[in-house]
Amino acid sequence: MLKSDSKNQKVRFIHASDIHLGTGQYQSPIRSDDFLNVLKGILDLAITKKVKFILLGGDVFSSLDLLPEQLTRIVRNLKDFKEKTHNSIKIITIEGNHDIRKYSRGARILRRQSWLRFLQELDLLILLDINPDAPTENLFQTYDYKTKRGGKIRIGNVTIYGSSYLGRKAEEMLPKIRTGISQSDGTFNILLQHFGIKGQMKNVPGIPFYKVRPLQDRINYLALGHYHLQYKIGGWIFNPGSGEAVSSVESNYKRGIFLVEINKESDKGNKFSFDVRNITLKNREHLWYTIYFPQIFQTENEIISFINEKLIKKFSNDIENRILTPSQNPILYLVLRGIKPLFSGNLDLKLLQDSILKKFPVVSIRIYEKYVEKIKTLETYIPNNNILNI
Ligand SMILES: [Mn+2]
Repeated sequence: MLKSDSKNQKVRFIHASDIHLGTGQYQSPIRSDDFLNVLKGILDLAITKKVKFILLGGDVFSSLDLLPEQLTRIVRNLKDFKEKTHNSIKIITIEGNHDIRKYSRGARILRRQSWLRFLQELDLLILLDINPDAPTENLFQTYDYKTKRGGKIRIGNVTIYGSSYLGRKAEEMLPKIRTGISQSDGTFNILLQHFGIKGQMKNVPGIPFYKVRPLQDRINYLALGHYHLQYKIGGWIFNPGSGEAVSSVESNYKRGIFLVEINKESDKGNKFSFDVRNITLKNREHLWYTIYFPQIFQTENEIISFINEKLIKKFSNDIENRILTPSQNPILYLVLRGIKPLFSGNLDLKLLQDSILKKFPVVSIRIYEKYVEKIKTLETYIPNNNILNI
């Protein structure tokens, strides 16, 4: 912390969530770098903005399956960060549902584990957790750096409480969590949780707001993760959204990270005020492009050359007007519409994808076949078989 800041009792922190490291590692190594770059971007920002700590609201990893190359780079980034900052900026995390997935490569995992626990073992981050069955007064144990256990940690004037993803238990646990949070510390209280507030995302399970509301008398800032869409409620509930779009339906979601600055207003009564700034990360561009087939194509080659022509036109402008590096190439979503090819059931999409990837500046491509004559609204471009991956 800056000296002048400590006089003013200002504390800054970053609240990010749902980075989903490991996404795309099997399909597109370049795309999977985007998720690593989000982590790197957050760490760099923490240094330039001189924050005191970083909160990660779960789903730091996308699954238990992680290639060594990815893990090596994650560990290296965290080590570099720790060294560069002389361990002065703590990274405080909780496990989200993706971090503690029960399956790996199709088989059920019997022992609970996560990559976050592994990173904690290397002293690269702090993982908060509780034993939900502990008596209320012991629910949030003070974090012990030796045993690497505990559900609360104090950093200066701030106390951070947190637990792993509680699933369906979360809703019924809230009154206990509320009682377990100390009122007498006189600190700025943050609760780090991995759940969504019902209604913020259509048709996605969440906890109703009225069940969360009683927490407000114990905590100043409810730091959430889980929903990949950004939202804020009532000046005390904050969900930054995911670091990157994890699936195509998320490509137009509002997302980013929050840079929060806490000011202590007076020494009496422990009154705090805080500002929340939304910082948008440099995400990969998503390009939706529709091609209409004006006639019945008889062969695959006809289709490939037709699509090629269209894409040359589409990208010639882009290539002329912008100098794209591989790291800036967009993800292409190609929607095929118009008249159905004769052999549409057997159209080799992989062949088509490979030919496009070879010729055009795109990082990855997905093709949707929507052969209908009627012109429909934008919603129909988004395939209904796309599962929300929150
Ligand atoms: Mn998630």
